[in-house]
Amino acid sequence: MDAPPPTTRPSTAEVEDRWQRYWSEHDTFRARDDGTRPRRYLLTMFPYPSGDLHMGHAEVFALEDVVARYWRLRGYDVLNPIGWDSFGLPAENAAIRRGENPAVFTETNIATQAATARRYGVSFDWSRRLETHRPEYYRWTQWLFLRLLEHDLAYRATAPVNWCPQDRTVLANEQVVGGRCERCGTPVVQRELTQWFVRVTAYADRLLDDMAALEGAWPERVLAMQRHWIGRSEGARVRFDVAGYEDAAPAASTPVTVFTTRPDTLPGATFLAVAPESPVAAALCAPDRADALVALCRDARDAGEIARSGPGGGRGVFLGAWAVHPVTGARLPVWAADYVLPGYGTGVVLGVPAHDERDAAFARAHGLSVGDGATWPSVEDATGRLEATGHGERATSYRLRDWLVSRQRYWGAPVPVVHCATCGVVPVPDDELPVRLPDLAGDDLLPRGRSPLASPAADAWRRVPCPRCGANAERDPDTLDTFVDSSWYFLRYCSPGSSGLPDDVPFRPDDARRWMPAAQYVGGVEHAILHLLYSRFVTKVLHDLGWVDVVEPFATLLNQGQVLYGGRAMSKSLGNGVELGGQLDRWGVDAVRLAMVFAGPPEDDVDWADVDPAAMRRFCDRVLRLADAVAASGTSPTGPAPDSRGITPDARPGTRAHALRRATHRTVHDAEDLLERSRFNVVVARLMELVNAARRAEADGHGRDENAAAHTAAVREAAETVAVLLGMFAPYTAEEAWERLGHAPSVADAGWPRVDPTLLVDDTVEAVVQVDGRVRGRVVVPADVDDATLRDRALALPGVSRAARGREVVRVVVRAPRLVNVVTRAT
Ligand code: ANZ
Ligand code: ZN
Repeated sequence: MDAPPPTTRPSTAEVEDRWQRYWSEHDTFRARDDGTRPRRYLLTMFPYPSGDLHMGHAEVFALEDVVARYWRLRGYDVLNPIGWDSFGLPAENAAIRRGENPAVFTETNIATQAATARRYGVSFDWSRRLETHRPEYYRWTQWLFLRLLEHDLAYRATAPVNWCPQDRTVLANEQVVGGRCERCGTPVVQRELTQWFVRVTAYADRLLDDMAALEGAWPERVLAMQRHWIGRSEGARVRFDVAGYEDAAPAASTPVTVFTTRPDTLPGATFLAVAPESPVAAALCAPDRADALVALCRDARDAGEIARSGPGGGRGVFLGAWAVHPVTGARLPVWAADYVLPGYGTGVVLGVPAHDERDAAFARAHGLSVGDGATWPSVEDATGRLEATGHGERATSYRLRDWLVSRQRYWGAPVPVVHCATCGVVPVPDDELPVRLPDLAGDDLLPRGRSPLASPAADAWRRVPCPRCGANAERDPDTLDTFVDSSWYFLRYCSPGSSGLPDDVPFRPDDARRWMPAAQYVGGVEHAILHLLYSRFVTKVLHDLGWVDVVEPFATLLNQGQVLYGGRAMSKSLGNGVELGGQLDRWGVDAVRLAMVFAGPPEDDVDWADVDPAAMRRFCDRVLRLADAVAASGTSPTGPAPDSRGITPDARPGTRAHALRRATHRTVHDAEDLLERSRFNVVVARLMELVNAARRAEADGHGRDENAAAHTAAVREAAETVAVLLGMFAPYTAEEAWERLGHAPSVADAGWPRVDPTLLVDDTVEAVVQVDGRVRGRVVVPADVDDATLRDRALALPGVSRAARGREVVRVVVRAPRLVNVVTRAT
């Protein structure tokens, strides 16, 4: 082949612009949903619009797009939607600083992120885009809340909550890190507030048991975290009669019940310990100990759940009451102890110092008897005895708490209920949704210990007639946790509307039936617990209400690693952040995408200090030079898009062309398996090798004894295969190469290259087939053929059946790969 003619090469930016325009004009990546192909739903955790996309997004988008484009090539109708998780505190805090409404900041950032995502060349279906802060979306978040309320899965209760005095908002337990607010670092205090809760505990067993179907499809550590969070413990409840104070009358007439996972240790119990703030403590407390109990409650509450149950705990107050041991009849002192948590089990612990370390520490600290540690033979035996005597029974307890969904902040979906002096809590009728946020801005959003929607600035919004009796009433001033927004967004993507998504339903059950469950969910492990748990919960609820068929929303889960710089998470405060935009300007999109994917397996962290986008840029340039060389070689047929793959003139074994063809087909074959196992980085490495092999073959020309046409065809085949496979990683370069090779766009529609299995055979041998010791035929088989395959091939030979006709085959001796002997006898 001659050297390619000099081309006027378009700049990377020109190439990117051109293909972006092409994809959007041709709707290349729109899910068709027309039933002509099998469907696959690929979901990526939708971004929060805090600024422009960052390197973390660049990583997750690069990885998920490999999967999306791979499935497309394999012939699937792929749904790969995008949206924004656009309610939440950062926008609200920014709005306060800037004196504007959070929508301004939010929508500016969404526009910036959307432009970057398009530039990044991800094969998103933009037609189904959603943003959770828009009334047409949160209307359905409110609808979902009303369904929960209607089915007794949402309720109001007063509860001690973690309160950040700085952000003036309630924090979930996992937003409290080391006793401080995860966001601003302020020490968290406990407060009593009336809150909205969602009854996830009603689904605890199903949330646990349905995980069996996710085994092997979700990362084991995520399953373990879910399991731990739900924390199912099997054990028993045991009832204790209360004997009274010192020698006085019973302090309480009802028995006290403990939850224990070790009922077998009951004979060795020496005391009972009650959570200080539980009603049981108040009921049992002797009058002269009340002050001490109140002080203990205050301390316990300030310490917070995590500190008090840790080694720092152990404070306690003797309540003055005695309980009767149901087995030994001994009198056990009843203490209030801060290591007992009010929300777990029954809030009362069976104190067994001989078998439990915390009980032992408490007994030591307060001079209580350690006991003899007597036990029953087993837990089984113990529950049997308890049930027989009526002192207790088998019981299950969960660590999982109900989901606190109300927030005393502005930028969220308003809780769609009205409080009426006569009627109480009245749901807003469905046809009056959405309850739109009033237009507050700047200082009106300042948290003053209650929701900005409870402030005078929102009076006009809040005061409404009661939907039931028409009297003056007030809207609920709280907004819903953003985890409610994200607990169902993947269902809405399933339903396209005339423009965007439907406005008469949250989603259509028929659409969800076709797409759900999402075949793969890609996102960060930081969402391993709550987001996934709530999404699973909501899916189950909607299943029970007849809206979806599936009970689990995400069939498989892929957690990508983090993007680091110099071994540490990129952060503004560390000054080691790298701007995605700058990287894209400098290296081009494809080089950045390739660098992300090539850095290692997807679940490993990527250290941007160690990657080499320049090398990726050079690789892309080599691919284009190869395409140019092939185009100049004269093999490019005119007319309709050629597809030389599979019709390449035969290259004889032993020739360079044959070796290249084998490399090409082996690459495609292996890529399939590697992609299915998410080893994307290895596929990139294999493509680099193939490009090198093709360029070498192209530069060397055909051998003396070789057919020139077969040689150029083999190089073309390699170049085309590279273009198709590279499309998953570097779509711009791939489109460009595909077009230069003479094909009509888009390379995304090229289909998965066909593999010729004969080119995969590494080495062949001729095996001799005998019948009763006489040679009856030969078969050519791979050198590594297994016995069973060789046996089948041998028995299928006409010469063998002829020789064995009328006789009984008693044995087939196989010595792979060289010999088969069929032993027969007369019948
Ligand atoms: C007696 C006993 C003996 C216990 C023994 C353990 C070991 P998990 O596995 O986490 O479910 N417990 C019960 N309620 C509690 C509460 N409200 N706050 C703190 N601790 C509580 O733990 C269950 C065990 O934790 C229960 O079993 C109880 O102590 C304690 F050798 O009862 B055990
Ligand atoms: Zn009313």
